[in-house]
Amino acid sequence: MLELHHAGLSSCSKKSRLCLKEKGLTYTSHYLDLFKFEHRQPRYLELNPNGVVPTLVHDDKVIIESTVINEYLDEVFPDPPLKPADPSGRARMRVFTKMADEFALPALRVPVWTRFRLAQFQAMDEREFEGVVERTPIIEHRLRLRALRAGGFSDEAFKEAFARMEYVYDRCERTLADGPYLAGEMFTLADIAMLPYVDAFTGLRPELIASRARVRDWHERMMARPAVQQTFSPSSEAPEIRLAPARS
Ligand SMILES: N[C@@H](CCC(=O)N[C@@H](CS)C(=O)NCC(=O)O)C(=O)O
Repeated sequence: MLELHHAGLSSCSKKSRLCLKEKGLTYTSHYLDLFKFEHRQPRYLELNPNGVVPTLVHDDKVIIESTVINEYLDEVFPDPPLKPADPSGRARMRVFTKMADEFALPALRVPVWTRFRLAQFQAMDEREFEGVVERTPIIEHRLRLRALRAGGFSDEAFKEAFARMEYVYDRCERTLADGPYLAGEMFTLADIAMLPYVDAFTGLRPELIASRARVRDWHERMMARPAVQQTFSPSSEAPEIRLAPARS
């Protein structure tokens, strides 16, 4: 039995939900409301000590980290394959799954946390806020929560986030000159990993994609896939997330 603990339309949740749907796997969905900090409840922290989503439970095995979850799913359920057959293709794929985790996600956190958490944190009293910080296992996140509540992320942090994402778009644009997908000729975990970030940044900064024809074409092709449409549209397992207006 497969169970996914996730937050619906959050980028990391989309990654693993998309992988499950591309493979046609059925799973029990456990939606966690991040706004209510359901991902910081002791029972969930037992599954995922980082207090983040998603988490996959497969029978008696608990798998965390969206990229690791997707690699696990592809190993255990190899049809259809989502990894190139050759080692160099897999290496190329992993360059992009790593880039999604190390560049794209941290870049997206700056605008998304601002829209999702700033007003919430500023409305909390000191005790309530410190309770949230205490239940946040990742030290780097604690520092960011404090910076956010103290007045929002700096202009410098926004600039850095957009520069990181621009770098990611440039890498994708160059790579897509060699084939229709990020790892070459086949749709892989690289496309799954990058799509939620490219899609989110495209919403925030349309000019990033407007000036990169190959990324634009890739994004359009990806968004037309039935599994992507099911994953990215609000649904009973993925309700709309309330966000404050974007700041540029
Ligand atoms: N490297 C982790 C990152 C997970 C992560 O940061 N998830 C976000 C959603 S995209 C989350 O749980 N955010 C809630 C929070 O930090 O309060 C993964 O890919 O699974």
